Amino acid sequence: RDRLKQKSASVLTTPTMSAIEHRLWPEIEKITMEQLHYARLGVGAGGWQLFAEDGDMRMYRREEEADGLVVDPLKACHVVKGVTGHEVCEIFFSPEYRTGWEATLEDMIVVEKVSKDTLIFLQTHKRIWPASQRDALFWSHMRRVSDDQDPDAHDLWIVCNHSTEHPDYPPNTGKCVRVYLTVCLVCQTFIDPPKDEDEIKRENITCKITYCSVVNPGGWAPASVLRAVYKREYPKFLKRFTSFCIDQCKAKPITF
Ligand code: 18C
Repeated sequence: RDRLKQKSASVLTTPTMSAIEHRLWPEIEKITMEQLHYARLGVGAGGWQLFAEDGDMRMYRREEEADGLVVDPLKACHVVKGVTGHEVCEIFFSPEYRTGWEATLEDMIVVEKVSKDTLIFLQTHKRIWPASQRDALFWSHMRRVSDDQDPDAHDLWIVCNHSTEHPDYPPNTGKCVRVYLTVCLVCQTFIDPPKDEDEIKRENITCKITYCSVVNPGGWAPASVLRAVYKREYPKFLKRFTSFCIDQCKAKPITF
């Protein structure tokens, strides 16, 4: 583990230079760090109610409304064997994998490539009757963060997605109502040390995942339908996404 920790210890937080120079950078930095803090708070305090459980997966929500719209925050934890936090975050972040795991997606384009670790996406999602179809325009930023809270863990990886604006893609002009989201996926890798100098294999690796999400539906949506969609779609997403990660990684060399 020390060997591996050393490999990444030299990199503290590693946003790329071109991201730092971008107009959105102060917001990306602030929201990403806030979301990391929020994800690490756990679910002991704050009125979280467990609503779904399956193996190591636990999903919690808080019932909240804003201007009469359901905006229930969600927090989920999962433990996945055989993949690293870096690999899981890479799959969540990269456009090439999205259609492989994002079941609610109808269409996706990359509107702007800010840097190799920061992209702006426009997505349209499947319509749920009787509500209008939704789209989402958001920046997505991925980075490694050195873990000062848990000396036993490998570094943390985070992907943060947050709604933004773009002059070429104004909201609510076509058939879609725009949703507003703040989402983060935080991953920590734990290594069960192999005997002696044996090389680390996938069976020695465990990834702890925390996923947090707040989605404002942006316009009218019946609360009961929306809460039923949450209850069905979030567990489906996390199970599908994590098995997709295992499947993608199993035959590949490990990326710490
Ligand atoms: O985080 C996730 N995905 C990321 C990459 O895509 C990214 C995207 C977030 C999408 C936010 C949700 C957009 C609206 C979805 C509409 C629902 C379609 C369901 C179709 C079912 C056939 O961060 C993983 C996201 C997992 C999403 C789970 C569902 C969330 C539901 C949110 C509902 C919002 C309003 C819907 C209005 C209709 C209400 C009746």
